[in-house]
Amino acid sequence: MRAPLILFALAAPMLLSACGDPAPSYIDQAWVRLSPNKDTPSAGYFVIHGGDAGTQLRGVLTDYALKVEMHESIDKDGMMTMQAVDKVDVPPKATVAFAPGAKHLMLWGVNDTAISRGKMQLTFLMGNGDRLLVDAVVRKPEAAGATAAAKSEGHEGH
Ligand SMILES: [Cu+2]
Repeated sequence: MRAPLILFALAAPMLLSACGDPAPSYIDQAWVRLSPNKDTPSAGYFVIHGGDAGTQLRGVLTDYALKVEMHESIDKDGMMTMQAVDKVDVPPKATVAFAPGAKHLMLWGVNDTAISRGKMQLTFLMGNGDRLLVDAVVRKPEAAGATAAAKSEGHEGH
């Protein structure tokens, strides 16, 4: 009885590779826009690329913030508001963007290590049980403000 089992174990990987490796889902372009105020949440953005099988994003974890939620901005009778979502479908080969004004992460209490490093690792929980680890760039609000201030000073100089 042993030989057939061994044969099967050898055959399984060969069958998989014969079909070609299915393209996996992945996530890139992750960044966090720090809130200028420590008491209000920061926002996180990224792009999910669905693989051949498609997937679902079921949640996001990080060691570098106290709490993370997935949100969706919606237009409710002309008022922009947002609500928490617990999963996001990613169809096969589709691109789903979390972007300003649309779906986004809210991160409470981003820790100082992440801020001083300028990046933080996010763990994305996928529908098939996979965990995707992605480094998000942490952008300080001061940087954007300083650039705007520098620009306006430049204009005043002219
Ligand atoms: Cu939100």
